[in-house]
Amino acid sequence: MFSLIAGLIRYLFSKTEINVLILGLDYAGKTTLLEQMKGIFKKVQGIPPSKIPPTVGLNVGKMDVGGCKLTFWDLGGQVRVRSLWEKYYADAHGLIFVMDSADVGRFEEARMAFDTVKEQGELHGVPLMMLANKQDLPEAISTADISVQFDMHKITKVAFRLQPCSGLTCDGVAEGIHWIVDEAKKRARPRVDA
Ligand SMILES: Nc1nc2c(ncn2[C@@H]2O[C@H](COP(=O)(O)OP(=O)(O)OP(=O)(O)O)[C@@H](O)[C@H]2O)c(=O)[nH]1
Ligand SMILES: [Mg+2]
Repeated sequence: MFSLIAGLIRYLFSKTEINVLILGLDYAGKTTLLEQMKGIFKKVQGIPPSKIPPTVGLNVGKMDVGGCKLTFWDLGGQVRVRSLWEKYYADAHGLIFVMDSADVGRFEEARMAFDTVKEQGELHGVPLMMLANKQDLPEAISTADISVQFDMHKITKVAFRLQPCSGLTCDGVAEGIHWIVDEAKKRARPRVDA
């Protein structure tokens, strides 16, 4: 009886664990966003944007958001390291695709990478958010135009959000992360340690 009650108490106080995958082309701003999230949600200073090197493997960020324990996996976006992405699909509860809204010259490449990722069977049903990053730049394309260029009206089978943001000013970042956590926690289960 005691162990049943203890188990129930552990269950009630356990936090849901959520894994969120952060993908996108190189130079989109993924690591910058992850470092800024540490400031927003953990109140610790992340690496300053000017000191962040290109990612060749994986950066992991852990933080509590919305009553959940989050693990972010930020993967490198260069072509030669994109083959690593698929190793993380099966364990992801949420997917963030970051794009550089100001780099129109790479929109087609970003669109192809985005299409490839969202068609992965292992990500079926996983909530998806595109962060239209670098909105602080004057040449940034609006989310209304990005939505048309990426055919976003066709995304109907998963919870989807297109979120404008800036990894430099942090505008839009917390709003987007709260959305993906709320959606992802519908798929994840609270972890109860034995
Ligand atoms: N103006 C502006 N610059 C940004 C923003 N976010 C990131 N950057 C800059 O964009 C460049 C690339 O940022 P990273 O965070 O390294 O990009 P990444 O997507 O992690 O790149 P990989 O690790 O190579 O895949 C850096 O010079 C950042 O300072 C933003 O919102 N606005
Ligand atoms: Mg990076």
